[in-house]
Amino acid sequence: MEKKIKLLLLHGPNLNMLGQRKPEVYGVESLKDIEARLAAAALAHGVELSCFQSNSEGEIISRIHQARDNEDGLIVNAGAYSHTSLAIRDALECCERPFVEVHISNIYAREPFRHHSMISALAAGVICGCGTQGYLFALERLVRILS
Ligand code: CA2
Repeated sequence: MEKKIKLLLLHGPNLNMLGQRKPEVYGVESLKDIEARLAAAALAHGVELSCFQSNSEGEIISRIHQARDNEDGLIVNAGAYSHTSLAIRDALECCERPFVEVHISNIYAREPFRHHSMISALAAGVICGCGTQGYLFALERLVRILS
Protein backbone atom coordinates (compact mmCIF):
# COMPACT_ATOMS: atom_id res chain seq x y z
CA MET A 1 0.00 0.00 0.00
CA GLU A 2 1.21 3.52 -0.83
CA LYS A 3 2.25 5.75 2.08
CA LYS A 4 -0.31 8.44 2.92
CA ILE A 5 0.76 12.00 2.07
CA LYS A 6 0.82 14.22 5.16
CA LEU A 7 0.22 17.95 4.77
CA LEU A 8 0.22 20.89 7.16
CA LEU A 9 -2.16 23.82 6.68
CA LEU A 10 -0.42 26.74 8.38
CA HIS A 11 -1.97 30.12 9.12
CA GLY A 12 -0.27 33.18 10.51
CA PRO A 13 -1.37 36.25 12.47
CA ASN A 14 -4.93 37.57 12.53
CA LEU A 15 -6.25 34.79 10.30
CA ASN A 16 -8.12 33.44 13.35
CA MET A 17 -10.35 36.52 12.79
CA LEU A 18 -11.53 35.40 9.34
CA GLY A 19 -15.28 35.67 8.88
CA GLN A 20 -15.60 38.21 11.68
CA ARG A 21 -14.47 41.38 9.86
CA LYS A 22 -13.61 42.57 6.33
CA PRO A 23 -15.80 40.06 4.42
CA GLU A 24 -15.34 42.21 1.28
CA VAL A 25 -11.61 41.32 1.34
CA TYR A 26 -11.43 37.89 2.98
CA GLY A 27 -14.92 36.42 2.50
CA VAL A 28 -17.37 35.15 5.10
CA GLU A 29 -15.87 31.79 6.01
CA SER A 30 -14.24 31.36 9.41
CA LEU A 31 -10.87 29.69 9.79
CA LYS A 32 -12.70 26.64 11.21
CA ASP A 33 -14.87 26.53 8.03
CA ILE A 34 -11.77 26.68 5.81
CA GLU A 35 -10.00 23.97 7.82
CA ALA A 36 -13.09 21.72 7.72
CA ARG A 37 -13.50 22.16 3.96
CA LEU A 38 -9.84 21.42 3.33
CA ALA A 39 -9.93 18.41 5.66
CA ALA A 40 -12.85 17.01 3.61
CA ALA A 41 -10.92 17.58 0.36
CA ALA A 42 -7.82 16.01 1.91
CA LEU A 43 -9.80 12.94 2.93
CA ALA A 44 -11.13 12.60 -0.63
CA HIS A 45 -7.51 12.65 -1.88
CA GLY A 46 -6.39 10.16 0.78
CA VAL A 47 -4.25 12.86 2.41
CA GLU A 48 -3.69 13.34 6.14
CA LEU A 49 -4.09 17.03 7.03
CA SER A 50 -2.97 18.83 10.17
CA CYS A 51 -3.95 22.44 10.83
CA PHE A 52 -2.12 25.08 12.84
CA GLN A 53 -2.67 28.81 13.36
CA SER A 54 -0.68 31.17 15.52
CA ASN A 55 -0.33 34.90 16.02
CA SER A 56 3.21 34.40 17.25
CA GLU A 57 6.18 34.30 14.90
CA GLY A 58 8.14 31.98 17.21
CA GLU A 59 5.31 29.44 17.41
CA ILE A 60 4.96 29.45 13.62
CA ILE A 61 8.70 28.85 13.25
CA SER A 62 8.63 25.97 15.77
CA ARG A 63 5.72 24.33 13.95
CA ILE A 64 7.57 24.63 10.62
CA HIS A 65 10.57 22.91 12.27
CA GLN A 66 8.27 20.07 13.40
CA ALA A 67 6.94 19.72 9.86
CA ARG A 68 10.40 18.62 8.75
CA ASP A 69 9.84 15.35 10.68
CA ASN A 70 6.05 15.08 10.53
CA GLU A 71 4.76 16.32 7.16
CA ASP A 72 5.58 15.90 3.48
CA GLY A 73 4.42 19.35 2.40
CA LEU A 74 2.82 22.57 3.63
CA ILE A 75 0.11 25.01 2.59
CA VAL A 76 1.17 28.37 4.03
CA ASN A 77 -0.75 31.58 4.52
CA ALA A 78 1.66 33.44 6.78
CA GLY A 79 -0.55 36.57 6.78
CA ALA A 80 1.37 39.81 7.26
CA TYR A 81 4.52 37.86 8.20
CA SER A 82 4.71 36.87 4.51
CA HIS A 83 5.79 40.44 3.80
CA THR A 84 8.21 40.88 6.69
CA SER A 85 9.61 37.71 8.21
CA LEU A 86 13.08 36.65 7.21
CA ALA A 87 12.90 34.20 10.15
CA ILE A 88 9.86 32.39 8.70
CA ARG A 89 11.56 32.34 5.31
CA ASP A 90 14.65 30.73 6.87
CA ALA A 91 12.49 28.18 8.76
CA LEU A 92 10.81 27.16 5.50
CA GLU A 93 14.22 26.78 3.89
CA CYS A 94 15.44 24.58 6.81
CA CYS A 95 12.24 22.53 6.59
CA GLU A 96 13.15 21.25 3.12
CA ARG A 97 9.55 20.34 2.33
CA PRO A 98 7.62 21.70 -0.67
CA PHE A 99 5.09 24.36 0.22
CA VAL A 100 2.47 26.35 -1.63
CA GLU A 101 1.96 29.94 -0.50
CA VAL A 102 -1.68 31.05 -0.43
CA HIS A 103 -3.22 34.48 0.01
CA ILE A 104 -6.98 34.80 0.02
CA SER A 105 -6.86 38.33 -1.37
CA ASN A 106 -4.99 39.55 -4.44
CA ILE A 107 -2.01 41.09 -2.69
CA TYR A 108 -0.93 42.81 -5.97
CA ALA A 109 -4.20 44.75 -6.15
CA ARG A 110 -3.65 46.09 -2.61
CA GLU A 111 -1.17 48.41 -0.87
CA PRO A 112 2.42 48.34 -2.24
CA PHE A 113 3.74 46.94 1.07
CA ARG A 114 1.80 43.72 0.36
CA HIS A 115 3.31 43.25 -3.10
CA HIS A 116 6.50 41.57 -1.88
CA SER A 117 6.55 38.24 -0.08
CA MET A 118 9.67 37.00 1.72
CA ILE A 119 8.70 33.38 1.09
CA SER A 120 7.53 33.29 -2.56
CA ALA A 121 10.95 32.56 -4.04
CA LEU A 122 11.13 29.32 -2.02
CA ALA A 123 7.57 28.22 -2.75
CA ALA A 124 6.61 25.37 -5.07
CA GLY A 125 3.73 27.61 -6.10
CA VAL A 126 2.00 30.85 -5.15
CA ILE A 127 -1.78 31.36 -5.27
CA CYS A 128 -3.43 34.67 -4.49
CA GLY A 129 -6.72 36.40 -5.16
CA CYS A 130 -8.70 33.16 -5.56
CA GLY A 131 -10.45 33.53 -2.23
CA THR A 132 -10.57 30.45 -0.03
CA GLN A 133 -10.70 28.25 -3.15
CA GLY A 134 -6.96 28.91 -3.33
CA TYR A 135 -6.42 26.41 -0.51
CA LEU A 136 -8.05 23.66 -2.60
CA PHE A 137 -5.81 24.51 -5.56
CA ALA A 138 -2.78 24.34 -3.25
CA LEU A 139 -3.83 20.94 -1.89
CA GLU A 140 -4.26 19.57 -5.41
CA ARG A 141 -0.89 20.96 -6.47
CA LEU A 142 0.93 19.40 -3.50
CA VAL A 143 -0.77 16.04 -4.08
CA ARG A 144 0.49 16.17 -7.69
CA ILE A 145 4.03 17.16 -6.61
CA LEU A 146 4.25 14.51 -3.88
CA SER A 147 2.61 11.57 -5.69
O1 CA2 B 1 -4.89 37.69 1.59
C1 CA2 B 1 -4.36 37.05 2.50
O2 CA2 B 1 -4.63 35.86 2.72
C2 CA2 B 1 -3.35 37.73 3.42
O3 CA2 B 1 -2.31 36.79 3.70
C3 CA2 B 1 -4.09 38.09 4.69
C4 CA2 B 1 -3.23 38.89 5.69
C5 CA2 B 1 -2.58 40.08 5.00
O4 CA2 B 1 -1.71 40.72 5.90
C6 CA2 B 1 -1.82 39.67 3.76
O5 CA2 B 1 -1.29 40.83 3.15
C7 CA2 B 1 -2.72 38.94 2.78
C8 CA2 B 1 -4.06 39.51 6.81
C9 CA2 B 1 -4.98 38.63 7.53
C10 CA2 B 1 -5.84 39.49 8.42
O6 CA2 B 1 -7.03 38.82 8.56
C11 CA2 B 1 -8.13 39.49 8.97
C12 CA2 B 1 -9.28 38.75 9.04
C13 CA2 B 1 -10.43 39.36 9.42
C14 CA2 B 1 -10.44 40.70 9.75
C15 CA2 B 1 -9.28 41.44 9.67
C16 CA2 B 1 -8.12 40.82 9.28
